[in-house]
Parts: sequence; structure tokens; C-alpha cells
Amino acid sequence: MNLLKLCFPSLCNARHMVTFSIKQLCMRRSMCMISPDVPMPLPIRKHKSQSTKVKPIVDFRSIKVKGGKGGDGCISLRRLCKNPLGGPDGGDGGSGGHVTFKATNNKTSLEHISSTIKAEDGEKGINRDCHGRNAEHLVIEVPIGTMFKSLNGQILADLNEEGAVFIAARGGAGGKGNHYFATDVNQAPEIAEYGADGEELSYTVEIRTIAHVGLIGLPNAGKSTFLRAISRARPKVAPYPFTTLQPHVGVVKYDDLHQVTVADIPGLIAGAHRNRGLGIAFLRHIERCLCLLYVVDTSLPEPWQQLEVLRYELEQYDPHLLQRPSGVLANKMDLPQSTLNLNELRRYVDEINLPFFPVSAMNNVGILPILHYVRQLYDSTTREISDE
Ligand SMILES: Nc1nc2c(ncn2[C@@H]2O[C@H](COP(=O)(O)OP(=O)(O)OP(=O)(O)O)[C@@H](O)[C@H]2O)c(=O)[nH]1
Ligand SMILES: [Mg+2]
Repeated sequence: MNLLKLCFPSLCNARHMVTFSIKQLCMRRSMCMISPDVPMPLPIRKHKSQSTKVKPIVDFRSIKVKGGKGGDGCISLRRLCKNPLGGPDGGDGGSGGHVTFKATNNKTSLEHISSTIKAEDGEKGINRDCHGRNAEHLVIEVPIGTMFKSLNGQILADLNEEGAVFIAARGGAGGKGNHYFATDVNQAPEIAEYGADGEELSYTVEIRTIAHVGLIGLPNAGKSTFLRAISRARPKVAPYPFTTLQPHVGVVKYDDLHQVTVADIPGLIAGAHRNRGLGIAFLRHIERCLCLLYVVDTSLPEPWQQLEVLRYELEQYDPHLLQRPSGVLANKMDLPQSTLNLNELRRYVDEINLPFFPVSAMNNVGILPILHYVRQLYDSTTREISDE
């Protein structure tokens, strides 16, 4: 505990916000000398689910979409007992439905999107000039920031605001019934149109931003443990590398009702940009986080080397990633080796000019200053986006 007091002078007796009441939070504002204007993270009141199913985020899908087929027109000649030559009365077919995607705040992942999507067909026309019903358009909700690309990689749509809609495949028009073809010279035509087929197209769908903040680190650094500490997400934690194989997203709520999403990205290793380890796919996930938190296992010898590896891999993949707003978490500060390495690591982090946070994710110590910093990152990036 004394070691922790050295590392976290203002917060050493903070266990974790899980147990805070609102009153306690107000007291903590004054304890931590946090201005009353700064939004505070809300305590996690709801218990984590007991289910063993853990949902990783799906941020990429290849889909085939098909608009509904138009209904066929009808061939019918009216024959009533008092009017045996009543003329053509075949109705038109209804139009097929479109497949559309609509951006909404309610969705955060693409997991509900199946690989083949088909809209409803229009109904056939029938006699007595009854037209077939037009099919309902299929509206699929997707997260804001979803991009639709053609198979050759061209961006066709970017749904970057609430309510934006992309018509991915149009339904076919309904066919005309035989009443439509009646002319002066042919008053009983026995022809009608088939309904047109709907468009059939393929796309790749990607979410531009999977989370506001991405946790990146070497395997076993404690990324999943940290995400579990700050949110209700339940990524698996285990003492072996590559426990996390898919990104997981947790939500941190603040008392001004803003929600910041934090993604636990699977561990990176040296050579990741050349597809080593779990491959380049995870660098792609990192690209989709607005800010980054490097998680370092401070108990390992020369922990700054972990930062060097991480930053080198990011630079090789995309040098712009190093410009993203970032911070460094020196994790596992409860272990004695960590205290020995702390100052050297702090010096390295100061040199690269990044904010530094000693933390013990397992014991929930040092979490609050990070959540304040996360909120600052969120505020600055969302302000930039709204200014653009
Ligand atoms: N002593 C101590 N152990 C920790 C701390 N944080 C994490 N660990 C342990 O470190 C091991 C790895 O933790 P994870 O959270 O699974 O690490 P990860 O970075 O998600 O690992 P990958 O998913 O493999 O990339 C687990 O045994 C954790 O209990 C900490 O603050 N202190
Ligand atoms: Mg993990």
C-alpha cells in the first residue's frame, strides 16, 4: 500500500468507482481537487451479466443485397353474365422493396447484419383491376460512421450522421396488367408484363470508428483487465498471451450523460505490420479509434521497450496513428518490480511527451484520473469533428 501511496498520492485509498454513491462522488471531486465543471464518471450500478457468452464487436462485413422483385401484371378479361365482353381487367403488380441502411446512435456494431439480405417482393396484380401491394422497403439500422464500399474498394456511401440513409439495392418495378395494353384496335389484349428483378449488388461494410478510445498493448499487458475495471464489458482475462482474439467495446458513462466507448484491441507483437501474431487486421481496428491509450506491463524488465515496439508498429502501418491523442498506462503497479521500473518508464514517456498514468487495473487503483483524461480526449476529438 505504501508503494501505491507513492504512485497515486491523491487516490491511494480509492478502491473503485463501483462502490461510489453520487454523494461520495461529490466528495471525491473535492478530495481530488477536480473542478465541479469537469464531468465525473458515473458508478457502475448494474451488475455484470452472469452469462458466459461474450460479444466481441463486429466492424466489418461482406454482404450481398438484393432488392425485391416486382409483382407480375395480370392477364384477365372480365366476363359477367350481363356483360360478357367487359374488357381487360388485369391489375398491375406491386413494386419490390428496396434494401436501405440507416445510421443510428442505437447501434454500435454490425453483428446483426447477415451476409445476404433480400427485400420483400411486390405482390402480383389480380383480376378486377386489383393492383398488387407494393413491398415495404427493408430498413436496416447501422452505427453512425458506417461506410459502404464496392468490391474494388471505392467508397460509395458514408453514413456519418444520425438518420442518413443509403439505398443499397432498389426493388424492381411491378409489371403492368393487361388493362394497360388495351388500345382502340386491340380491346382485349392478352399480354401483361413480368415484374422486374430487383438490383443484386455486393458491398463491404465497415465502421469508421469502433470506439472513442482504443487500448493497445503487447499481449498480457492487462488491457482486458482495465476494460473490465472501467465498464460492464466482460472480455476474458487470463495469464497467457492472445487471450483476446476480437476487439471488445465497453462504455464509460459520465454524469453529464455523455458516454465514451473504449475498445480492448487484441495484443500486438513486433512485426504485426507484416502480419505477425494476430495480424494486420488489428492495426485496422486501431485505425478506427479516435484516441489511443498504450497499456504497458510495468513489472517486466525495461517496460519502455514495449512502448517502442507498439509505436514502431503503428508508425509502420500508418504514421498518422502516432499523431492521434494518446496517453500511457503503466499497469500492474501493485507488483514490487513495477515500482523499480516506474521512474525510468516515466522518464521515457516524458521524452515522447505523452501523459502518464500509473495504475493497477486488477485492484482498481488509479482509475479515476485516467477516466478524466479519457473524457478530455473525447471532448477534444468530438469538438474537432464538429468543427470540420
Ligand atoms: N498483478 C497484476 N496483474 C494484472 C493486472 N492487470 C492484469 N493483470 C494480470 O495480467 C494477466 C493478463 O491480463 P489480461 O487483461 O488478460 O491482458 P491482455 O492485455 O488483455 O492480454 P491479451 O488479451 O492476451 O492481449 C492476467 O492474469 C491478469 O490478472 C494488475 O494491475 N496487476
Ligand atoms: Mg485481453
